[in-house]
Amino acid sequence: MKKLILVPLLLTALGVMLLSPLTAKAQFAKAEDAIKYRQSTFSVMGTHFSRIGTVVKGEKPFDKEEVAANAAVVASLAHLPWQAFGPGTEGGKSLPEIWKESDKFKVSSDRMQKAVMELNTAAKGGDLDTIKKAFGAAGQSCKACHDNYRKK
Ligand code: ASC
Repeated sequence: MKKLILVPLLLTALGVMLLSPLTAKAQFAKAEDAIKYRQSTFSVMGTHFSRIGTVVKGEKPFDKEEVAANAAVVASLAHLPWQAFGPGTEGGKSLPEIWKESDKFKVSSDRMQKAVMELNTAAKGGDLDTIKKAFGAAGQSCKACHDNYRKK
């Protein structure tokens, strides 16, 4: 009786194990493509985040529209890189911990997305002090992931 339940369960588990790398590969033909994709999205995100940084640091005058436009780019890009960390895409600047502790990595990536959404809300509001606080929190969320999951 037990075997009747166990056999289909094991077959399903095996099916999931065999299929999941295939579905990841369906998104990106090669691991290099996934690596290029995530590095590109992080790079463009970093460019626009740094532009807000120059205003926050007082190196550039505060232009509400410009900060809001940069924050909107960061906020929309923040959703993208995670799909490119699928099984079989190890490499680039990524540490293996991303795949070994994928639950923890997900918590960190969710935290970053939330912080960046809050920066976007602050930027739309246009109050520089609120933007500075939200920028600091978002920067911390980037750094936390870099410390734990990016090669030095
Ligand atoms: C940036 C950028 C990052 C973050 C991070 C914050 O401007 O490109 O990755 O800020 O350095 O600690």
